[in-house]
Order: sequence, then structure tokens, then C-alpha cells
Amino acid sequence: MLLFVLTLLLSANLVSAHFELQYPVWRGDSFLPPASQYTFPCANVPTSATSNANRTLWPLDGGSLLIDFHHPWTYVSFNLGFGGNTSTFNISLNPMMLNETGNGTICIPKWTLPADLGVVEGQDASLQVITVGDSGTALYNCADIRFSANATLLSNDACQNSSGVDIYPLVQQSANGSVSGATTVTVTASGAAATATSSSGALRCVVGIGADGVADGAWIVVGMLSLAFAGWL
Ligand SMILES: [Cu+2]
Repeated sequence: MLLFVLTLLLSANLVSAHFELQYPVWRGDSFLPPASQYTFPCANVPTSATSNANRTLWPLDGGSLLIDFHHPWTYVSFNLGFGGNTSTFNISLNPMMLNETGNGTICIPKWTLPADLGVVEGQDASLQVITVGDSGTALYNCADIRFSANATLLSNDACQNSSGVDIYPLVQQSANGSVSGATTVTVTASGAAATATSSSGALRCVVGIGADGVADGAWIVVGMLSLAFAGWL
């Protein structure tokens, strides 16, 4: 029986190399059927008594994120839904989609929440992480959290990045494909602390999108990024 279970686990992981939401701890293992990361909004992993009792405590103004990406690259979005058992994730936490490259683990020491969210002590919520790959297919994972002033960020030891893995926001682009130079921002996750630098690296994802025909005209503005990434700097 044990061997059977191990074999099942192994094959499930081989067949579905998508992504793992490691922190906050995901609601349940979405690699195990009947879960499927293709299923909106939370990979067919419902909130249960177990997951409700196992909520990750998150600071009121935002907390750590640890995600293991299994694909060579993907776009990423973070959404929040309030309540103990919500399927409405109507609070977007990133003004711009993020472009993640490389496969491995990325840790964001602190993802700062918008100041006007009105989060209160003891409030339950769920975090939804969506990735979109080159075929336009979306994958979903959710984590159940509870906001608490006593919650801490991940320690430096726990918040480590694999080498060669980067994540950075998409940038504004004109309809003719030009990007105004000085405002290009690349967020590079390295070591325990993510840093932000100016780089042409962010251009790669803009070009990639155009080639896929997804982008059509201008992207919204880099100025908004300061809000989302204030916690990374
Ligand atoms: Cu996959």
C-alpha cells in the first residue's frame, strides 16, 4: 500500500509539473486528484475543516511568499478574497502581471498590501496565485490565511531563492512597441532579499507578449509599481 501511494505521488508530480504555493501554506496538495491546477478558482481544493484549522498567520500589512515554479517561465498574479470560505478573489495585489523566469523557488520576503485594504486583526482571507503560460492556460493555487499582528515574516533561512530564477513586473509599452527608457524596472529575486534594479531585462517579456498577440496597445503604468514593490526594497 505504501509503495502504491509513493508511486502515485511520484507519477502525479511527474505528469503535472506546475507550481507549488509553499508559503502561505497552500490549502491542500493540488497535484493529487481530484485536484487540478487547471480548475478555477482554487484547483478544486475546497476550504475544509482541516485547512481552516491550518491557516497561515499573515501580518496585517503583508507577508512572505514562497513559490516553487516548475516551468521555464510564466506570468504570475496574486489576488485576495476576504472571508473564511470565499470563491471571490476580487482584490488584485499586483497592478502589473509579473513575469517569472527560470524554474525553482522564489521567496519574496514581504509582499506589502495596499494601505487602504482595511485589514483587521483576526480577519480570515484566502490568497489566490494564478500563473499563465505560453499557451494562455491558467493554473491556480490558493492558501487560507488569517491576518494577525503577531504574525512574522519568513526567516532568512526559510526565505531562499533558487539560482537563475527571476521575477519582475511587466512595463508600460506604447502601441508602436517603444518603451520609455528610464522607468523600466526589473525586480530580481536573489538571496534572501529581493532587489530592484534598472535593466533592459524587462523588455524581454514585453517582446514576448507582443509576439503572442496578447498585448494590444499600452500597458498601465510603472508608477503604480512603487506601491506593490515597496515591500521588496
Ligand atoms: Cu505545468
